[in-house]
Amino acid sequence: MKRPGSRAAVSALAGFAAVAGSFAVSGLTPSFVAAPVGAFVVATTPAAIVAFAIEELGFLGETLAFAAGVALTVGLFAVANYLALLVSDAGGSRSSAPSGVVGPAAVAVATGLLAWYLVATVRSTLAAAIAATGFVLLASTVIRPTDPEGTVDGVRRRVLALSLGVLGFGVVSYLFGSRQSSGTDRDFPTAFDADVAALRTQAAAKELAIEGIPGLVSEIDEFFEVDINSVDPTVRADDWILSVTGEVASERTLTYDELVDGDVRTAYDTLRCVGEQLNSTLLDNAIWTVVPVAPILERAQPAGGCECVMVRAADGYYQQFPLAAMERGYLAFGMNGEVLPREHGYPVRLLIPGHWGEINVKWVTEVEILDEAVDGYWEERGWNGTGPVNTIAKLWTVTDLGDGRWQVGGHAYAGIRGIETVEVSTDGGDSWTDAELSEPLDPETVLGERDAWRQWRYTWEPPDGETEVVVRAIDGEGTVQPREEASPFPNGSSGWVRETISV
Ligand SMILES: Nc1nc2c(c(=O)[nH]1)N[C@H]1C(S)=C(S)[C@@H](COP(=O)(O)O)O[C@H]1N2
Ligand SMILES: [Mo]
Repeated sequence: MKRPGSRAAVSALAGFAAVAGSFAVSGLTPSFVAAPVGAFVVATTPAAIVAFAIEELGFLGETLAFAAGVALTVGLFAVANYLALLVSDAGGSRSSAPSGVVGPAAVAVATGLLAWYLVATVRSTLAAAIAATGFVLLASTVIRPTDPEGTVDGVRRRVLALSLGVLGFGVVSYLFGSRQSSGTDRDFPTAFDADVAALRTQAAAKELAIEGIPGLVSEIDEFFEVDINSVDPTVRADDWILSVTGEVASERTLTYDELVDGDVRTAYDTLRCVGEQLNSTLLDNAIWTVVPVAPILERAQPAGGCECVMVRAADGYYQQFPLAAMERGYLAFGMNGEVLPREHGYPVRLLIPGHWGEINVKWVTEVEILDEAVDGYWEERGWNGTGPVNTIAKLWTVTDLGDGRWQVGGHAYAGIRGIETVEVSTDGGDSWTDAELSEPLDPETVLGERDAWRQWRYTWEPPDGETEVVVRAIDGEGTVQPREEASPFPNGSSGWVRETISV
């Protein structure tokens, strides 16, 4: 391996092998060597770009950050391997013996040290080091400087063969690793199945059949996902503890079993992200199995000066908001009759009815009662998203019914104010007609009584040509959704949704 060209190629391929080996044993968890690098990518990318990626691209944003993290990590290992081989080759006398054990040993040490530095877990470190070393050993037997075929072309052909080999190893590692990634160690308690089923029945009875839009309950794999992670945390229910700390008479902790043994109820609740565009789809409703936060706080007896809390999570996320909102909040461990999925905060997340998604902290670990208000994660970046949601009527579907009539429809949401009316204008906003609304979900089955979206639809016969359809909602307090337009940053989008149809 004394040729600089093949040294670089072998270093890069061994770097890839190291990352693949780590993935094979860790899967998409924080002990995967690329996870901290992905987090670094997110942390060092300008806030505006991060906000755009996670809000506009959603899962794709998370995937991009992850891919960048993987590419960077392969690069880091490649550099470490290259230096290791350079040093070992220089020290390895002039003998023409095949690289022997010095080169592979140097790679083992370099890869191991780097992996340990990144994730400090034995399994992932060993897997990375073994994979990289194994690959270098293989390469050193395949590419020999003394080989009669050691011409430039011969080496190239062999490097290509090695690349295919390492790629195959990558595929196998991917398959192995993917099986490690679900990360849940509890099942949903069957005791609550009947409650979930009853709410499914209620929603099915009340939803309007509107083509092309979700029903009243979003399915888990369609429920939007927004967070700061390129790899979500894996928290075991067995290890989960919620601490109530700070300005309290006595600090308290709560385990998962204590939580699930609490005053459990199952109810609907809608979430909406402050960063979403006016008519986008970061708005969903689910059936959550929860316990109230208030009794847990009461036991600790909060006595802070600011009447505010900082809630922290296993991914390093933190949000500060009023104690009063927290006291009306819930800790959720079930979603649509399953344990909370990993991407939505397994094992436990916060639900704060009526407030923007950002304070509905996932993977929650700590509630600190503060004496003085300090900014949370998004407020440090200029957002103003800890308060109640803005009122919105979405226009998510336009259908030509084929008999001269057209139908428009969507969902409307106003947090705990509830939706009272949705109005449609087909003359650009001069005159308004009430749309048909889905029956409200029974307040006893909704967190915050009215914190659930409603569906609306409107059918009419538009004239030939272009028609501008405008929609707006009126909340339960009689306030009309404001006409004034604003983009999401920093207070959430505002204005009426408009669509032009041509007949
Ligand atoms: N721990 C943690 N909780 C979090 C976030 C996060 O990045 N980390 N993102 C918040 C934001 S901005 C939103 S909109 C909601 C989205 O919840 P969902 O992904 O379950 O839809 O989670 C909130 N909770
Ligand atoms: Mo959000």
